[in-house]
Amino acid sequence: MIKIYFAGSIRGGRNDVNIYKKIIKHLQLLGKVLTEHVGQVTARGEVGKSDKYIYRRDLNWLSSSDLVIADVSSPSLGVGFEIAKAIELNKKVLCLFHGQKNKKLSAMISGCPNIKVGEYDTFDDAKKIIDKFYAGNSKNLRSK
Ligand code: 6K6
Repeated sequence: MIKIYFAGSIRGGRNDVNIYKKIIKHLQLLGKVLTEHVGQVTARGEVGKSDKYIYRRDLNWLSSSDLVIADVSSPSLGVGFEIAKAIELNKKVLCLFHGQKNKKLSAMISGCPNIKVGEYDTFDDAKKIIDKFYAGNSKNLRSK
């Protein structure tokens, strides 16, 4: 089963948490999602964990993952950091962006040749983008 690292804003703001939850549910049909808590409104399992612990655990997960999918609609330092790390580790990276008026995606994401960016309006669009990315990248992956 392939391992998917899903990244979404936490301290950057939880406006999109319900979309993350739906995306994660869809990703779970394709592989093992390592970061299910990103889509949980009250991530009880995460309470009491130190920042150092979270950092180390998440970077270990990131390096063990096959695909990295980030929702970048809500700007987040942590998500930007994870995307940069993922590129450094030669991961396949898809960034999903829910276009909004007066809000443009950072040029550091949209201008990066190692990132596939998919803009979506509806959740159905997001699913199609994910499925296409998965179909194009799921062959020749380490964990089957
Ligand atoms: C609270 C709610 C859910 O999780 C928590 C505890 N904090 C974190 N737990 C797990 N991963 C985290 C946590 N804080 C940040 N991250 C990682 O950074 C996630 O993988 C997200 O993709 C990303 C979010 O970064 P910020 O800067 O928006 O917090």
